[in-house]
Amino acid sequence: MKLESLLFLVLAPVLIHCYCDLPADCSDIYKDKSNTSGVYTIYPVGSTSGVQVYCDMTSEGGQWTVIQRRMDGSQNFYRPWCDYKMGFGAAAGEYWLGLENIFHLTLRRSYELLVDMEDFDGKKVSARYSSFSIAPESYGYKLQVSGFTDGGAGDSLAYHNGQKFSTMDKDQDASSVHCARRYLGAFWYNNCHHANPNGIYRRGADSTIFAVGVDWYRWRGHDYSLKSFSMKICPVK
Ligand SMILES: [Ca+2]
Repeated sequence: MKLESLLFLVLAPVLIHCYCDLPADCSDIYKDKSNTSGVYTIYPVGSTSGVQVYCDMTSEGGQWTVIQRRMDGSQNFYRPWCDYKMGFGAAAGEYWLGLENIFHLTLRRSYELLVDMEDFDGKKVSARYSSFSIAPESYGYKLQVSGFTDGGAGDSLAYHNGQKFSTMDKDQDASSVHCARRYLGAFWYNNCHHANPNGIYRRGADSTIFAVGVDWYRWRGHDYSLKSFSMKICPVK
């Protein structure tokens, strides 16, 4: 046997083992290393594609992988398809994890979704869903979300269940207009939205342009842009 073949036989189990040990999400980090909230590297797709995320280890049982976060308007969220596919922003601040990462995570495990939000009066509410997944890109990253529990925010995602993802340069919504362009965001738009988490960051009540803010219709309506907003997922226990 050639030396290279022998080396492969010896090293392959080690390499595969190492890959399996890499954390796919924040719940893996919680179990193995840390229960402190903060920025960590996870590997949703594989060993060569680590990505930084914020792990919320305290809210409602902890172990939440943040897939979307708004908090200060520091990032531009009016971006094209490729950015929403691959992800953008800073894990310590505002970011979008990326549809491809989210797809690979929800393909591998069953997840629930927690949506946290706060208004400019300091009031905090949430919405929780016992089942969350998205389809592959060939199906438009179609959203599946169900099993709503009210944490005061009301259910604004039911309207988006079953919709494909749309951006400023890709109209896959259920409307005759291009929802992403009209509402200056990117989302699983229907005809068009009850939630616009990736809209324009504004400061509270503002009706200058209808429903373009970081809105959650069932709580503060279409003309109120929230102070902070985050979507986070955790494997079903
Ligand atoms: Ca359309």
